[in-house]
Amino acid sequence: MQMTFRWYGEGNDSITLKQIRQIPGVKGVVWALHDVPVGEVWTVERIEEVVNQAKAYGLNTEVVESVNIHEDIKLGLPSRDQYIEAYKETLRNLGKFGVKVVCYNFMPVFDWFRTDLFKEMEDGSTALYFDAKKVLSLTPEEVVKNMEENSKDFTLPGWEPERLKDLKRLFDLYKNVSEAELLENLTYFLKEICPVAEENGIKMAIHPDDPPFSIFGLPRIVKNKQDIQNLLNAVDSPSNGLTFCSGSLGGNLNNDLVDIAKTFTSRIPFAHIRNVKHFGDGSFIETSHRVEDGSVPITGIIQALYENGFDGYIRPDHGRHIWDEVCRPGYGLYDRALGVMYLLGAWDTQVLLKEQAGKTLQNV
Ligand code: DNO
Repeated sequence: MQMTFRWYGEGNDSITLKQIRQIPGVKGVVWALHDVPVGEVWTVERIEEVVNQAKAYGLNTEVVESVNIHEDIKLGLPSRDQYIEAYKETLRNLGKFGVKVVCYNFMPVFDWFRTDLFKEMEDGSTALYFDAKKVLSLTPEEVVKNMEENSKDFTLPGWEPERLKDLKRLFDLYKNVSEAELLENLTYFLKEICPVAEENGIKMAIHPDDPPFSIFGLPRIVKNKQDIQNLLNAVDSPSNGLTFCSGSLGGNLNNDLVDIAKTFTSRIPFAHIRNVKHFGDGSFIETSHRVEDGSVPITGIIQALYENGFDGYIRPDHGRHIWDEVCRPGYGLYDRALGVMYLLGAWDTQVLLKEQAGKTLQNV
């Protein structure tokens, strides 16, 4: 297991590499070229720049989140082939710098979304919140406006302006795309991409849908265990993997997260671990990483990953905004650093238990 921390890049993050380096146990940054428009090739020069910045602080750059997928690929339009070729070129370039995992998602139109980005909690901290009732009264345009206006001038991952300007056209195009067709389009993409990823020592790791159910009638295909099984079966390649995101999958209480972690460990090169607290009506808030604070069995997930030989990368996921920190929604320093310590504590306990079990056996 290797602990990592998401970093948005020089000049694009409230957090510095120096700060990240001081969090115990963090070996690398999870990064992306956030300013390269979706569908364009990431050049060697631009990649090298980030790799060198991180290297100067002793941090590796082995995980990229995300190389986003052009909507034409998700829609299966004839123009997809040119974007797939560009994607392959990006993978080759990333491979040259030792990148091992590329996280991506296949969510139509919207990436993750919440109804509130800074919802106040009882202790005065704020957090990302999904209000199940409020969402029913919002139009897609209102969702975008709400996300953009409340992000405190930080760019939001996965909310590329090009895509959002085109909302109406995209919604019209998706009217004819069923979940089965979306999976076919994903399969087409993976069949093209995985051989190139394999040649370049890269594992592709799809991120689950967040929230893990259909919104605004859009198809969603990475919502639960069965969906994950279907997509892993669709293309049998070691480079076809999953980003296990406990917070995204945890948006649906019917998902048995320990079981999902256990079942797919060998296909999970990257894990995002965070907690969410459910309120019983489909609404949830993102709490601290601690088990007691939410509805996600964080320590059980860590145990499942450990016992099944997880050797991928892990990162704390969204945190609350605490101690008056001014930061990108969900991506402050303090609560995520606390998350790192909690996850490492849980992991180290597993190591200890295994050592003790070994000693007991020797004494028998
Ligand atoms: C939000 C993130 C997502 C994630 C993408 C992965 O905070 O979890 O934007 O990076 O869905 O492709």
